[in-house]
Amino acid sequence: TKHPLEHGWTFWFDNPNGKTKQAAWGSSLRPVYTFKTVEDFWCLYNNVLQPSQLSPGADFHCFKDGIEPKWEDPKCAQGGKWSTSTPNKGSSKAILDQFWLHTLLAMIGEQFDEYDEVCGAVVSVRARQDKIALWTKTASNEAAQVSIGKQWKAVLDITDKIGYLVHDDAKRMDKHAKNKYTV
Ligand code: M7G
Repeated sequence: TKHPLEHGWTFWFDNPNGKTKQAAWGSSLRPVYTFKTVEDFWCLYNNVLQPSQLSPGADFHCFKDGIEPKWEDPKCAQGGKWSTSTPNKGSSKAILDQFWLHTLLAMIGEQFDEYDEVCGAVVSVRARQDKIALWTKTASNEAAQVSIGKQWKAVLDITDKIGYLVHDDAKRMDKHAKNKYTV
């Protein structure tokens, strides 16, 4: 028998080739696979491309069932994200894959104390610097977000500071938005 996860999770892919300057954000964002058991997760993980193999511009998302990886989703609308970039070193692609796997395992294993707050994770492959983000639900709940941020750093095994950006600030101020929390 397969081992059920607490929640179903869906991988979403945003095809960079489908992105043009004119196209609206997210117009090529699609749910691609859903898994609900440990075995199905590993089967997908072993058959789906790793972030290091994706081309620049690609975004890969893994979100809890019923939550779309968009600011507009009702579960994300009041939320925000912790994020970190990979170090600028030769092994940065291997580190990116490791960050992604460790984040996925912590999420689907409901390892975060405030697991109800976790919406999903996004890995963004970019020519300049790859990054990974953990989206949560209630940006105003400082204690919950700070706790998740600290636990995520332990999961990634990093000591550098990471910041929490509120989606609504990103929406209103774009690149000028400032982090609400830092751990
Ligand atoms: P980004 O997530 O800041 O990363 O998105 P990037 O610059 O490395 O691609 C850049 C831009 O995409 C934002 O400034 C928005 O215009 C748009 N965008 C990103 N997200 C996550 C959303 C979203 O959830 N909803 C909408 N409507 N636009 C978004």
